[in-house]
Amino acid sequence: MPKGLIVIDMQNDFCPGGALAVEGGDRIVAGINTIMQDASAVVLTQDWHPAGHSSFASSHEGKAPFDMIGMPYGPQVLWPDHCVQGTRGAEFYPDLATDHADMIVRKGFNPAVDSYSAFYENDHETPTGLHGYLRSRGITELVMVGLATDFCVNYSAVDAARLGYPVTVLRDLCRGIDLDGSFELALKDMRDAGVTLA
Ligand code: VGL
Ligand code: ZN
Repeated sequence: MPKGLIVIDMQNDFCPGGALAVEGGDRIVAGINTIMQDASAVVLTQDWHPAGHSSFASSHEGKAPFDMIGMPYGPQVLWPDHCVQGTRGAEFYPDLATDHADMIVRKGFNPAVDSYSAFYENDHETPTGLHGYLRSRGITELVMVGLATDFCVNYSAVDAARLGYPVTVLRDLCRGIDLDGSFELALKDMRDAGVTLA
């Protein structure tokens, strides 16, 4: 079964020192680089927001990072400004072996809609194009790693399972944010969707 490795959001802003740093985010890079060699296709995702994105707390008067708001597509966590297009924070973590990537999928560029998943924006209906790409490449099985376990990895893995891919999340090669128990909830969501947590 041709296997695709999806590396989620290994960017400076999600690593220590970044605007939305995930604890230990930098410590999974070496392991990710190693497993890139075993995949039939390697896809990197890149969170890629315009300045003033609607998921930023700074875009909503009186709101602070990690507050929740209602968006037309559902509840949305408000984040510190992060992964702004063209900034150093949006670049891949320098040690990531980006030369091994076949494809880079950018997401979150629509100013009005956030996009955690590698497959769909948070409205759950606007596709990123990744499914079509994987199908054209003949990829029938997925492995996922990266940041953050409870947001972008979770949404990507659940969408992949719903699209019919057998999908394995390598827990040791992911790190989470854990907002109000979001980490445990994400593990449950993934298991319920049929994702293998290895
Ligand atoms: C992510 C929050 C906002 C992630 C991206 O990569 O998990 N989390 N944008
Ligand atoms: Zn983001």
